[in-house]
Amino acid sequence: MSNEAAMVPEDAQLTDGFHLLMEALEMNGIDTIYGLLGIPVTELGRLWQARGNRFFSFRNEQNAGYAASVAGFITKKPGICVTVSAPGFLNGLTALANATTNCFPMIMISGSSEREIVDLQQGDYEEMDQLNIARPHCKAAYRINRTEDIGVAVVRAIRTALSGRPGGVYLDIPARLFSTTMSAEDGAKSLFVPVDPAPSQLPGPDAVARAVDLIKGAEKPLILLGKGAAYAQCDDEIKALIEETGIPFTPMSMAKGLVPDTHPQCAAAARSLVLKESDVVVLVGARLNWLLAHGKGKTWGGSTKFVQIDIQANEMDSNVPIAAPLVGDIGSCVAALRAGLSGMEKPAAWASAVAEKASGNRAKLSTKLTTATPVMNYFNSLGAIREVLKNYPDINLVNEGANALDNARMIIDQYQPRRRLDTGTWGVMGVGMGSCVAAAAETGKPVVAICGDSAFGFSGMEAETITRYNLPVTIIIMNNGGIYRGDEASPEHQVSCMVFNPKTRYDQLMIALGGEGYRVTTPEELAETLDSAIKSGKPTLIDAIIDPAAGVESGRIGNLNVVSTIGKK
Ligand code: ADP
Ligand code: TZD
Ligand code: MG
Repeated sequence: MSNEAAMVPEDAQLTDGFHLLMEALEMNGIDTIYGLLGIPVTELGRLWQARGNRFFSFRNEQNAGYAASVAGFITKKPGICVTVSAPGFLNGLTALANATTNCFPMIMISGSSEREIVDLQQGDYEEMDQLNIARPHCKAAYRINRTEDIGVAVVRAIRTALSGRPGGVYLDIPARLFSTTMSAEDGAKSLFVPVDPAPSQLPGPDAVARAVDLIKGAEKPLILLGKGAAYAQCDDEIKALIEETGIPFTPMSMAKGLVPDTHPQCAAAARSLVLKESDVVVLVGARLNWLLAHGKGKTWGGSTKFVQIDIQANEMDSNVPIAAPLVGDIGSCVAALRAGLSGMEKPAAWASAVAEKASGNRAKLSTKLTTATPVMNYFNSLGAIREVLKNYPDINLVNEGANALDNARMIIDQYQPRRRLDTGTWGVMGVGMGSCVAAAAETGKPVVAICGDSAFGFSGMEAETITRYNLPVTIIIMNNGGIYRGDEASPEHQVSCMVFNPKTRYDQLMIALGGEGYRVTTPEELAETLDSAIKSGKPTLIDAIIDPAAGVESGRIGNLNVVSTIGKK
């Protein structure tokens, strides 16, 4: 019997760490956990399900973590990932760091070994100083040492994950705490729900006036939507700002669909032109990081003035001077801008020049999308996929790879907010299958994943998770036989480090794991198979054979690749 239990009258009702943790999560509106069980958290999964909650049990913690982070992005509530100690914790940590990097709210809860053994390094089962290892990879790491602190710890984790710039939080729970008992009455009193965990933050009136003046004085303004804008869930407000001002907009990849890609003001197909020529760019929840060439160089015009809307004050001036910083939550900032810009004269000449360029580029692209080739390439295969997906505007699109990513992002239109889930700020491979599970679980809508064959390999075993839960997921493998390309010659007596076994049958793998599997070699077959897979709602994998020579090294970011000039002619 624990010390705490000893102080409780003998006839009192008891509770324990397991139950308090579950009640704290439930009380805070959480009904889904993504995780992988074992010592010391096995019982948590069983009890959680017995209470009628959902537990998605994965084959590797990393994928459970990616699922939790994507759930956070989609729902604006922290996604929960549960892992075992040391190796399970470390597997999950990549996903926790990725959530933090992408500003997605997530809480990773790991069981840990007993502190007195860990701290003296006496060799406990799965011993590791998890709390300190987690710290640099998330917004905050907390350990719960007493059952009566579980309530406050969960609230603290939720508030930290959601408030300001969202991100990952680590909760460390030493094994013994789960089964430690205390009075049920006192335990119940220790639990609570935070008031306003993600408070709105209003921009100052002078900051708004400065931004309004700058935008009103612009000749060639642009609105650039980032995934922060998608996350903020103020879709109508953003659409109204765009339509009332008549300013062209372009979305970053995970902001696609926030306003439909087919909207007449969408400048995505004229991206190079608008980044170079706009005189004032309004960044809405998008950082000027590598994905935007840091706001400088030949991508940009050189004298662009930025209005930046972001909740994180020190994001301003991170790369180039921000002429009009608007620090606050996107909903409040956009509402203030709308009020200030009301009745503004629309930049009609600029908007129609952009629209003309965009429609010309779309027309050029659509020719490529329908041009047949002896073996499918990225254009005609994705062209076929695009035509099918037009009929399913609420589908979730998961996308990873290099060429498979860059081309799909360009070709496939999105129609609804938060329905495109991809490799994010890090360009991380392996997010695919976790994203599929979370998207299906959180939206209840079908999912189509377009994955490079390399990308799929990072989390492919989760295809079994998808079949086990019978999720409406169709996985398309863009199978070009390798990383970027499948035609690299092998050095003598060796196997090329960039290609895979050409005998690989991803379709048969899916069948072996309890799903449906097909191999297709033409755009027509691909379209037909995809359409019936979506209609069937059954977990399906389509192995689409792509020309091994169709891809380019590093996809669209070949410029970032590093090569040696030594010893080469
Ligand atoms: P992208 O990759 O799409 O360009 P980033 O991840 O670089 O987007 O930027 C997202 C930004 O959005 C982050 O700087 C983050 O602080 C900000 N952000 C997230 N949620 C909100 C919010 N509710 N209000 C204001 N800013 C937000
Ligand atoms: N490891 C991780 C976790 N993330 C990465 N981004 C990489 C390695 C490096 N990498 C890329 O940046 S893209 C990619 C790797 C391995 C795979 C590209 O091959 P693919 O797609 O088959 O997925 P394409 O269509 O062949 O280009
Ligand atoms: Mg490939």
